[in-house]
Amino acid sequence: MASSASTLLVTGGAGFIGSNFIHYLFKQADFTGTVINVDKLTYAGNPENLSDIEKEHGGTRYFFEKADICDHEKISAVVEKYSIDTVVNFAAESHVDRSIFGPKEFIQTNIVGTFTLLEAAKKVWGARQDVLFHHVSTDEVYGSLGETDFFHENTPYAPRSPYSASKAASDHLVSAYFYTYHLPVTISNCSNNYGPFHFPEKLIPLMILNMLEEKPLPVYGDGKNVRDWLFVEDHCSAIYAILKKGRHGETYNIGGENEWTNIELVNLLCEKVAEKNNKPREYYKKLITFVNDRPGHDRRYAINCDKIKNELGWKQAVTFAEGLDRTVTWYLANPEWIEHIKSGEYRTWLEKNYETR
Ligand code: NAD
Ligand code: TDX
Repeated sequence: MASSASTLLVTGGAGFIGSNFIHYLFKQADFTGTVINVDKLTYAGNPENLSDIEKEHGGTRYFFEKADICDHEKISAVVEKYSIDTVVNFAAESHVDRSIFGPKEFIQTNIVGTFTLLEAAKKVWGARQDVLFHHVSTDEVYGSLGETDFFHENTPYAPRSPYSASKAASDHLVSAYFYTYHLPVTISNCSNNYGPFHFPEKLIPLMILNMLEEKPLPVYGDGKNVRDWLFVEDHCSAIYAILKKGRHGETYNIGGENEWTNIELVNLLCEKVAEKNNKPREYYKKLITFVNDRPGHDRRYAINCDKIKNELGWKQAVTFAEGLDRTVTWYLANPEWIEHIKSGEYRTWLEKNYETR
């Protein structure tokens, strides 16, 4: 990021992490700049996530442009029109299950879209070094771990789903533009996020919504796959640290250092929702239903994030207990947001693919 008064192009800003990031930015006392949110508004993009930001900063420090990151002309025009000096690329197809049943959009947005953004930045910025292209990626590019190891920044890429393969390809392109064209870039690979505005086809919000409707809680396979969970605000603070202090050409791993098997996590969530809804502690657990496994289901992810801690002084600020409490509280307090999501293209397409065993 060139300065605290930078003009940022945030792609995918209407999605889960992008909208949290925009909220985070406008809360930072040392950020006085402007945000241009470019989003295609797919099923996962929801402008409601930013209605408060639109009200407070719309037309002055916040602008929304509905566009596809694959549209070279439009993206180049936006970079030029607003004199963008920093790109933060969140836009992606992000749901692993969708990538299994329909990979095409993943190839298009995640690979062609990232390529198009890189080309637009290279064209408009030329040889400038006072600019930054930050690419937001995932720990899934590293593949699946055994019981004890961790992903480091130099772990070889071994993606195993169409989603993670498309993210891996995009990471390689970003890196290639650094080495070949000297485009100033940084990349972050983060573990599973959770928190407000999480689209309810991902594990945590799906379980909360199903509990509220007393519907089955589908747990894939034996429920012993492990994920490393990070509260979304901590991901945002890590990205902000990279924008301010990250070294060009570097990758930073970001994680929660907070591993849970899926079944442990679902049990915890059942207890948390029961507590908030004044139900007996075990009340929702009867809804847990083991279903067919996800094809190619990665067994374990776990991030070593020593590099960002040591080099940039970042650390997680929100404990898992606090993060889960804030998340459940948010979903209970926002029934309208949930209703609007459910009236759109929701999960029905998926249910037939994971039958109850
Ligand atoms: P999301 O699915 O909630 O949001 C994606 C956003 O991108 C939506 O607003 C959507 O409308 C937009 N979008 C999709 N295709 C587009 C296109 N062609 N042009 C413009 N906009 C488009 O995703 P998320 O969970 O917020 O993830 C954001 C980024 O973070 C992704 O790149 C993802 O790979 C990465 N990531 C996510 C997690 C996680 O746990 N959710 C963890 C690590 C990394
Ligand atoms: O209904 C479910 N039942 C279930 O057991 C769902 C939706 C998921 N699961 C399991 C699969 C995973 O082991 O829970 C775990 C988490 O699943 P998701 O929420 O779909 O996340 P995951 O596949 O781990 O990917 C997420 O983290 C990394 C994001 O969706 C990616 O965008 C990110 O890159």
